Amino acid sequence: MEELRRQKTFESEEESRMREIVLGRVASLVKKFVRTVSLSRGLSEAAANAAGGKIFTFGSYRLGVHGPGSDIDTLCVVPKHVSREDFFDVFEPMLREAEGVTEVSGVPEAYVPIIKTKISGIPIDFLMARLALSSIPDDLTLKDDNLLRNLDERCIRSLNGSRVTDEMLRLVPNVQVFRDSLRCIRLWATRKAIYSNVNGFLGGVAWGMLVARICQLYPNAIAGAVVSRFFIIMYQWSWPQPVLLKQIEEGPLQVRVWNPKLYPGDRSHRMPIITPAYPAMCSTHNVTASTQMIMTEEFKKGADIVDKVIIGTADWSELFEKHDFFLKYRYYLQVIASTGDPELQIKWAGTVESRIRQLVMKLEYVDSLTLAHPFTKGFEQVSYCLSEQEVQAVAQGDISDAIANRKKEDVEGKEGASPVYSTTFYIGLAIEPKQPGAVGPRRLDISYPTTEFTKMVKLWELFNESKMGIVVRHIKSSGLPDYVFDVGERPAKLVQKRS
Ligand code: 3AT
Ligand code: MN
Ligand code: MN
Repeated sequence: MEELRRQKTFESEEESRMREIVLGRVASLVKKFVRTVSLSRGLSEAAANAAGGKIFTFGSYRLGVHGPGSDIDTLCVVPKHVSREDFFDVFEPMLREAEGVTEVSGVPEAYVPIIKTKISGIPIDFLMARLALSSIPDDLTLKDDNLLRNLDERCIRSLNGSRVTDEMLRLVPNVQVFRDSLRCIRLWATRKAIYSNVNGFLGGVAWGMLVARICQLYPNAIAGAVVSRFFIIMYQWSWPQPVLLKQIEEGPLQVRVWNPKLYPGDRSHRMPIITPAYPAMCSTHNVTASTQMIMTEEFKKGADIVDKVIIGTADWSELFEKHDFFLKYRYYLQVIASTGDPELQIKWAGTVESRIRQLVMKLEYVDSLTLAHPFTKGFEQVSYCLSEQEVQAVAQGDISDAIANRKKEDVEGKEGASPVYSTTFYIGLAIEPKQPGAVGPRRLDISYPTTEFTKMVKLWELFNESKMGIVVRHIKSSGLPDYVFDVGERPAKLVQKRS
């Protein structure tokens, strides 16, 4: 716990109080929203007041493992006469008017529609679910599967996060031990760059369920012991045997429940970690052969460190040392997504990132490649170009020192000046050692997977050849840019020769 505090994983008491104040304000705002809509639908004053409205939190805040600056994931539950349109047409404007609100952006068309906000410095994600009830009492819980009957798909998806978090907390023998252990595992996974669902590692929910399972297996263990058992058990787990917190149950809806006997898609899950709330789903759909190998190796290393901690020859801080991704491989792929517009760049880079695991899976088929290791974060750059030639070069990943050092003010008012926004993702390549007796240099041909990948990302419905660039190229470790390293981290022999 001392080390977790030293690593600044806890927020200050002041921030913690602020969250509670903000949540109180948000709860009344949701009631006011329901009341306003109720009155506009012709309900009586009394009925409008009784219509209620309630917030439920989920995510890291609900689990009690959030850090300074974490958001509060908040689900607004409203009665049947309040619609999703009202959420964006009435609640969103109410938020904009509310005290302390500095940011509001609604994404009604998302798979899970969301309003992202910041209130008194606290980021809040709002989801919304409309239940088939005429009023939402203060003591409502979301446990009953029958609540899901006759709901819109988006409401069911929005309810899911909250129902899963609540079940996790209900199914662990000791909530405080679970929290402390999970806080440790989340920090470890972040430092090892294996905390990311999109990239084929595990996201927050999956890490939570793994730790919850270990807590169940050792109901009397303290957090340090849970962490130790976590690494040993996860290293030895006989995947694809699923990790379950309870038996998978059928329920009242016509929806699929995870079942590898029935569905070939489910059979392909390599490390299934199944959510405990109906309808049971696999939270680790994105894991590939490579990411599984990488995580397994990290479990082993974690087990070794914790063993040493327990006998007193290592410190807990060693568990949280930063990954060595950029020191580990001789060859890397750069996947560079670029546009000339900052708003478009966010969408384009997000689209490219969400497809990278497809590239990883294609690379896994290349003969002499043993592993394709995606890094969990893209590197963003803005390059101020002065000619079409420079724009082209940047999109290809060739950023000369002259361009790299140019500032916005250096190009302002100049003819042909245009910024290029680029996000570069990295994939480390582990290559099979050369067979003894093999003649000639071994050639690694990755043109097929990379061409297929660029073709595939260009199928995005908003893709526009003249506005967006996508390039995949391979580089040697010596060609890695300085920005991927911390100060002093780059090995001397690899210090880049710059012409
Ligand atoms: P932080 O402390 O906030 O970083 P967290 O575990 O709370 O950790 P998120 O706030 O990103 O992480 O996510 C909370 C939950 O919200 C997890 C998942 O059930 C849901 N969620 C996250 N991202 C999405 C998304 N893009 N679409 C739908 N649901 C999402
Ligand atoms: Mn969160
Ligand atoms: Mn969130």
